[in-house]
Amino acid sequence: MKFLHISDLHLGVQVYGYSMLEEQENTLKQVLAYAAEQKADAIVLAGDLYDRSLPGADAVDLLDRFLTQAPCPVLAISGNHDSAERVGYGSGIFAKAGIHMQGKLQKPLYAWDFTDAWGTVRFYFLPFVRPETARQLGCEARTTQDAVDWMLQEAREEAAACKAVDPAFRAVLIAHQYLVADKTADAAADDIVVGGTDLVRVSTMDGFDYCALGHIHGRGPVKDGSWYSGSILPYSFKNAGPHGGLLVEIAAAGTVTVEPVDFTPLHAWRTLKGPIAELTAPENVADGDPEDYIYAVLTDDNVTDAHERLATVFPNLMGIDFDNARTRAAGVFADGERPAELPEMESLDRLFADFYEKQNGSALSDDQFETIRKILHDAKEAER
Ligand SMILES: [Mn+2]
Repeated sequence: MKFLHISDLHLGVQVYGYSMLEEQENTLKQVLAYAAEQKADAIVLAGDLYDRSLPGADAVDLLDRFLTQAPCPVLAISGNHDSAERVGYGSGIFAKAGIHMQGKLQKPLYAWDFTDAWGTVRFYFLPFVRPETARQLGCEARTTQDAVDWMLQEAREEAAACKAVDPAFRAVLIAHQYLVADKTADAAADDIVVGGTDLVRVSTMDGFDYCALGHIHGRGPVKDGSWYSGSILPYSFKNAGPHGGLLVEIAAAGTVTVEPVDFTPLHAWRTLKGPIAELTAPENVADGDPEDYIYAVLTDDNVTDAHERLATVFPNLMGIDFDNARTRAAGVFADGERPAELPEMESLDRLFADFYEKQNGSALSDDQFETIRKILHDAKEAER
């Protein structure tokens, strides 16, 4: 069988204040056309369908049209950006039409079987796991690692038992977690005194023929047969390379081929660096498509009306930064490096701790840090 693996659609996201809806619609059309052309047996959406737990009506409408037009079954899980309950709405009814939307965690995992020339391929659905949501199901684990292990227990046992009886049985896991090399995860777990880490050991995925992963926006394998498909569009200048998905073909047991598939955005993402006079010189502007999404890093020491001058030639100017004597002295830029992306909620506690220390010259006490974590956690829960 073969299926198209995509993830991190983030429908409805605004990037630097720009709506990505038109880009998303354009990409999803390509996904549908490609799945039809390839006669894919399924489309896998590995989480973060929406950008927010309360998506806008236009984002919901876009996903609705995508699901309605899908030429094959769709297998979807919720990611950390999604509301599990909202993604799971109507799932029992949709499943009858081949649309499998697994929003909330359930144990044992929801599964879907496909039969090909060799036998059964079973897809296990693991929506984004937080220790606190697993605890609501009776899990006693405190860490994400232990919660994921606990969630996967029956699926692992079942897959092993089925393979023992029928060597043609193949198991696929759909998950949305932060997987890293075992030793990296272990080192992080040792480092963190208060709270936990969201890193999950890559060996957690052993026992599955393929893991369709979401969460990391860059495409690539974490090990043989465990791939992040990356986000469907760049969404940042750090990740500006080709984006799309993966065409996964599972033949006889142990035979998995993975082929990256690029989709073409309406506008490319480019970072330009130099003095403003150079960047806005007509011959340089004409060098690329001026309607690309532009992030300009200006090296001028003194410049006036930078935004207006750049926006006049680059209508999709997303951001401006300076890499000049002043910002270098202030340490804003380390050698022209781009600024860090906005952190996810999970790391806001550490960001706050840094901020506090800079403001006050002393670190937060453990109690204070725990209080901040609780406030951020409650705010996140209230948002969901
Ligand atoms: Mn995510």
